[in-house]
Amino acid sequence: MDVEKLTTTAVITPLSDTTGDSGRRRNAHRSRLAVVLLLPFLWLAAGSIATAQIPPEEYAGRRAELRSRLGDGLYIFKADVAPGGRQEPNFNYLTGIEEPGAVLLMLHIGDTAREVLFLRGGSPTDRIWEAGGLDEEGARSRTGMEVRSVKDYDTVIREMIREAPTALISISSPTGDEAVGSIVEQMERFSGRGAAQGAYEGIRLVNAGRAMRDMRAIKSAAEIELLQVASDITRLAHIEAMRVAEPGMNEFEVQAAIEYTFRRYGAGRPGFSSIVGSGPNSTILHYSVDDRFMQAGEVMVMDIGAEYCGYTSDVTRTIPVSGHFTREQRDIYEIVLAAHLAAAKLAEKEGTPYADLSRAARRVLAEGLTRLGLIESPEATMPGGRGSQVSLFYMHGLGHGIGLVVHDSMPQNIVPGSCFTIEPGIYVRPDALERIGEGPEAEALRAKIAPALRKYQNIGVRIEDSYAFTENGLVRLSAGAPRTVEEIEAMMAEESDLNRNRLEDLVNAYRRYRPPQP
Ligand SMILES: [Mn+2]
Repeated sequence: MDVEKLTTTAVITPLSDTTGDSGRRRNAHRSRLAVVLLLPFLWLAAGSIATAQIPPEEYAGRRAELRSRLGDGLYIFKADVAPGGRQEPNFNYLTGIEEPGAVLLMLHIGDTAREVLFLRGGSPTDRIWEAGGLDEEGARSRTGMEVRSVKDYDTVIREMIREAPTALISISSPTGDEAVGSIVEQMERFSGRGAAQGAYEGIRLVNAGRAMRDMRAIKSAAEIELLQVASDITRLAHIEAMRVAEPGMNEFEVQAAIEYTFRRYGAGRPGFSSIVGSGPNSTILHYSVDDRFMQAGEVMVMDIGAEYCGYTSDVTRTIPVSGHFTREQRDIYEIVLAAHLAAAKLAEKEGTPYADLSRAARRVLAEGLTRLGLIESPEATMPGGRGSQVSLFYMHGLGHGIGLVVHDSMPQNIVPGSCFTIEPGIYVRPDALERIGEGPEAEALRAKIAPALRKYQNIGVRIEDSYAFTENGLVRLSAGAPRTVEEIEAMMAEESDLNRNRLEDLVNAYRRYRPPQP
């Protein structure tokens, strides 16, 4: 979701450093507990779950921070709940309200600020058909704001516009153009009702997206707590998947075990489409069809993340379907793991640019690919100088921020409050040779790497963990999800209850019903 898509005039205050907000870093100590790998439920004893929530004062602090960044004006934020239930992240960030149909109005003039949250509510008849959602009293105690029914919205916005004749309207909505249109229309409608002509000439539309993105880049202790719980649940889902997966199973069976675990522990939903790709699908970066019967001798990439109270973790593991890595799979796996560890090592030091992590990981991948004969040398470029040969097998960036969306903003350098992923990968696609180009130089390269390509084809490996940097240092939020070859093979030797209750006949009926696989 791109919150920067608004076409309005961007009048944005200079970025200020928000890293000074102290006393909100979570205790790094606690998540080291999670390293106790073979006791995955030990974390329940850590007691972090019950307290994981964002207090009303923190939401109020965020709104105050936004006012100080944007200055005087009338701010409008609209809820926009996507199908499946995710709230528009900026609205969620400022209110913590996950309901559809809500609106936040903030009027800020000098020292005074008025904030009103409008809720849709619903009539007694509506409530026969659908749950009524949060009532006004509940919303008041949750947010500390004045709460009104959306029926009062027109009245209140008119009052606010009168108080701020030169209105600065900050909007943020995934459907930006539409939101701008409707607000302008609203202004015109109000002016037409007796207000002096031109009363709204001073209106500037300001995209709050940039300020919101900068604020959201630094996570508070409470946010890191939520990302920790999301990561704990995601870790348990990986463990369940490793226990469940076996040759002859469909990818969606593993997906079901993963998403069952998410929901079982209170995750609202997967934070993004679960990627469960076996064999050739392991080399498709955003594969999310999750419908192929897997075979012994293949690897399977599982890139998944539970969303907990709006916060999404993101963790990828790659496993051998048979339970044991082949020599070739292991060759690739160890390179990707070494690249991950090299990047994570750099992330331990506060102030390190994330770009340094990327370079370090890429260097390890390049050296490994060279050893395997998949590229000519770590520095080798494509025929005609079109980019590096590494990109034939590593086609994406090292990682991204995490938070209210799976690709959230993050600071350029590692600082307290940075929450991000590290996710190097190698994907040996059989069509790699087709991407080399034409001509004698290309032919020579093709001939050179063809044997290694045959040896490693259809092996895709990605290893991703979610991290937070706190005042106590780097925390691997997803620690405890089996990650080394030995840890994964040990976990896969375990059985899941879901294996015991599997109705083979029904699975085979689907196999017959389903059209042939590509
Ligand atoms: Mn990711």
